[in-house]
Amino acid sequence: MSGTDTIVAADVVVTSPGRNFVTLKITTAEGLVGWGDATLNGRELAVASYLRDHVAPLLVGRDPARIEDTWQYLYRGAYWRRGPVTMTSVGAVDLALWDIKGKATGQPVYQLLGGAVRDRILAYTHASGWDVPRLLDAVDARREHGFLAVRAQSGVPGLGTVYGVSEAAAGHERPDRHGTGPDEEIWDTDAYLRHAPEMLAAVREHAGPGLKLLHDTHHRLTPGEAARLGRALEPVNLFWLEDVTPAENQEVLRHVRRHTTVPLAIGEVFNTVWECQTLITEQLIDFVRTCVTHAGGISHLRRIAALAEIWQVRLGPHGPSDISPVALGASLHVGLSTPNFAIQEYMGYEPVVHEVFRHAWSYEDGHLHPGDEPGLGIEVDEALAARFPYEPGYLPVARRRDGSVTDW
Ligand code: CS2
Ligand code: MG
Repeated sequence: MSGTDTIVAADVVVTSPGRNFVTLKITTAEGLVGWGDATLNGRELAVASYLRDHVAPLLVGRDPARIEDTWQYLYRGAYWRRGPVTMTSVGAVDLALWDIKGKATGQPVYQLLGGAVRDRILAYTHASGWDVPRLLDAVDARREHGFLAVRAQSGVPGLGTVYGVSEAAAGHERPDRHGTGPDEEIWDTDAYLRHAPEMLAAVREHAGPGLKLLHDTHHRLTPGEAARLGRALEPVNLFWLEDVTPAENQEVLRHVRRHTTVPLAIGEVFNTVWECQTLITEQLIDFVRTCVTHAGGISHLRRIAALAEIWQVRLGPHGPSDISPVALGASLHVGLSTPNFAIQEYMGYEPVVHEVFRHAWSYEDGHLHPGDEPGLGIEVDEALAARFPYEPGYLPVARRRDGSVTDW
């Protein structure tokens, strides 16, 4: 690309093959097409509008080769900075422009990022069960599928519905599609804290020392509770304990760190390097979870990785089934070319999602690879996508036993 091409269209595709996905399509005068994921689970149309109404008119006429300049223009030019809606929108543009640059040069994006620093990317998947025996069966099933790293979540005695527990088809999160508003779940921290250490110890004993074992507390504990849980889990030798506190107040993590050496992973809801800064530079976490979709795209995730590298913090990006295969592919291009990339979350998708989003990335023996197609290696079947119109959906809301709202 000599800098002579021009963006002629920026269109937003909203499709719901089992769950909602928002995708940005940028087209150039030379006929190149770039794809970017813009899915913000439960708030999808806000990003679709931000892109359609505010960003697309600014893109038409711009040089697609100027990825960094466009990033700065959208980020600084909006005046209103950061936040999930803005950064998901900026990220979608960034992904689509990297895709175009790859296609224009005939290179997979990871080559443009400096080339491979590893041959393949370690993946972790989810296993869950309403009780411990069923969880152990689920862990076995994931290991039979080749996974070397598994996130284990189980039901809690006395609670009806628990975050992360679904016995649906392997690795597929239940779609949260209904127009009637969020499901409400009852949460009881004491019951969870009584159960979690013995549940994870049972998985470790069953699976042996070799399994990389992860667990997600999903933003629910106070610093004191988190410190106690971390200590109790030390014999289990977790790969990481995720989102122990809501992390809006990051200073509270100092208390957790003083009391436990359990590796901590945080950041799936962060949108910029500035939200990661304290956690990284004070070494309050071991893994940063920011996602290529919600944290400003490839360009910005690489900046977060560069800051984290100095402090020996590694990347373990968010990769649930509510980000699209476009984002997963983009994350893998970063993963293959970034030294301090440790692991990629990979829940998998329903078969129809693989039909709508055809991708060069692949899974084999517990590892992922972005493939060697030019660009991100994704093609979206727009005709098929059009057969699945948007359906309103919400993430659940959690309440304590006294009826007050708490973190889900
Ligand atoms: C989770 C997500 O993958 C994870 O670690 O925390 O499943 C999260 O609950 C969803 O992305 C919310 O949309
Ligand atoms: Mg999580």
